[in-house]
Amino acid sequence: MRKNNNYTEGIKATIIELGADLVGVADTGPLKHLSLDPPDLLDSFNRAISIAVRVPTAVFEQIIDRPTPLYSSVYQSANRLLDEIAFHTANILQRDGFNSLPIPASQVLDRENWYGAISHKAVGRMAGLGWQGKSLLLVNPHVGPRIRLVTVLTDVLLKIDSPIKNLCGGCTLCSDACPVGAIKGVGTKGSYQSREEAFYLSRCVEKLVGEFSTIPNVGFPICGICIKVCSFGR
Ligand code: B12
Repeated sequence: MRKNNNYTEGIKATIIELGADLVGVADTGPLKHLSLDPPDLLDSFNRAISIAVRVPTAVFEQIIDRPTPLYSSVYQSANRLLDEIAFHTANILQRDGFNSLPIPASQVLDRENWYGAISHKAVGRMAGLGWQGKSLLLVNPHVGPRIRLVTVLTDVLLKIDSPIKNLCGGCTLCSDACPVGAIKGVGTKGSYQSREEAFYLSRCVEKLVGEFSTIPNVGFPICGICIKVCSFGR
């Protein structure tokens, strides 16, 4: 067991050196209950490394009622950095003889039901990077939801981290601020049984895809309002 602790700490230190702000490890067993694409995505992997980068906080202070071109640029830079960190991490693990797979930071595979290959937020929660807030976003106690995420799957038996306590309590800042009332303001101790328990998905999709992605120099289905107002990020 000792070798894995050192190896785990070594890999985490390397990922931080590559530019990450947060890193944690989850067991893939429980994550097999997620909707995955392909469905056997986790079959040959027993660990999921969750990696987060902080998004420069100033960009959120400029967001009033819509995403800004600056936020769109920072959003794209964060995705590029995350994909690079995940790619390098996967290669380092492979060089050490372990099977590994980087999952794209922001790839939508199903534009009807709005799914990616795996939910980075679910992985991040199980890896102890934060709890799932009422906005359904991953909220870190120190930087709030002002983080973007990526996941690297691997078969090396890294030491597992544990989920942390949900600190949303009675707060409804995100629900009150959402311009389309997409966030129901429902709390949870662990995770929601379904997305619909907490969220009117279609309201968010229509606003982000139907309107915000058409704003000149934005061009992506982004918003940032539920991120901006969360008190844990301010
Ligand atoms: C599709 C998608 C969207 C869709 C649908 C959103 C949604 N909630 O699904 C739309 C276009 C609406 C969208 C909007 C936004 N998105 Co988006 N999106 C994605 C994407 C590509 C896939 C998400 C997915 O598969 N969802 C499927 C649902 C079912 O999963 P879920 O939302 O995580 O919720 C379930 C699980 O987490 C589960 N769960 C939690 N813990 C556990 C533990 C276990 C063991 C299990 C089994 C399940 C489980 O419980 C929830 C209910 O079932 C991810 C990237 C990725 N691959 O994760 C980015 C991502 C979620 N988006 C992100 C962001 C920031 C946004 C926006 C703020 C826009 C913006 N960039 O400004 C808004 C916020 C909307 C919101 N409040 O959720 C970030 C979130 C970062 C964070 N701090 O959490 C991500 C992770 C991208 C990234 N690389 O960082 N997005």
